[in-house]
Amino acid sequence: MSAKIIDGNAIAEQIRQEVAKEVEELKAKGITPGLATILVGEDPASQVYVRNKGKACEKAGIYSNQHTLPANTTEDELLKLIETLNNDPKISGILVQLPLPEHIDSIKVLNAISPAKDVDGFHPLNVGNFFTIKDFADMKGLFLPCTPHGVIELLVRSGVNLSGAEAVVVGRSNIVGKPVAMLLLANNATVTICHSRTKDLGEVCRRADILIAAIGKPQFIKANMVKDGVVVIDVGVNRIQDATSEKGFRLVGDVDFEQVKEKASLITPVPGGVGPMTITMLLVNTVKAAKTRR
Ligand code: L34
Repeated sequence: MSAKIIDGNAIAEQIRQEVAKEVEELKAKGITPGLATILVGEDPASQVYVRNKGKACEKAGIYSNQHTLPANTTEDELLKLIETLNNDPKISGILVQLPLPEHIDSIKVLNAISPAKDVDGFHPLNVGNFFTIKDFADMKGLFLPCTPHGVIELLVRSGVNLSGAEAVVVGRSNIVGKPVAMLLLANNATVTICHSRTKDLGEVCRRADILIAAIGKPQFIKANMVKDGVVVIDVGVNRIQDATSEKGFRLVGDVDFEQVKEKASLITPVPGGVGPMTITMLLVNTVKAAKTRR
């Protein structure tokens, strides 16, 4: 069997059209959603992501401005900028692209963003709210973290039944692994979280009806680690050297796509899977922020 590909670009585009329509209606009422993005340093991947976020805003009719700061920006300078944006009525949502340079305490920075403008859903207040709600339907009013929310939308819009499903999450980061596990749980999946210390990772992964790979290791999940018919969501976006490509690299996921697609029933590609959904759910949160503005 060869898997059906989950087209992240197509599903993202569908949601972006829904968002654009909502933005139009808001503008008719005199409300223009606005997103401020902050990028510190020159990480090439982050530059691409932040640029794509700006472009997506423009296409959806959302106002956006990007703050690009040098790598040697101090924590205080960054906190001051956040304070300014917290008080700027044109800005509904603030996003500080991660990772930040080593000398900046990212927890402190995320805590400084007004919870009402926290479109990443990383502020402890929003994290706490979403960890305590049981039912996914009740979560819709919250700022759900973008990548995990995008993963759930991909599954739901591909007709995957989450209730009672055996879901295995590989990776335990605060941005993806932990929150995606919570969202799967709220959708009634039975959830296992694995990581680098997990004993016999292959055995645990082979139990999965739904496997979420979010470890940041290129092509780590091999065919012998999945069962026939598994649904695979590959969150990894890794650059690997490729002399035949113009840029000298190409993008691969955390899953060995060519191998695993022969056993999976559904699988996301990289690029064109979760990445575009992350950006789309950010637009969703920005509109939400604009609507709930006091
Ligand atoms: N604060 N930091 C904050 N919020 C986030 O939601 C993120 N994330 C992750 C990294 N740091 C963050 C992103 O924006 C990952 N991420 C992200 C966003 C977009 C894409 C991938 C990761 C994306 O557009 N990926 C494209 C390929 C882009 C390319 O050509 O490099 C794709 O099709 O997968």
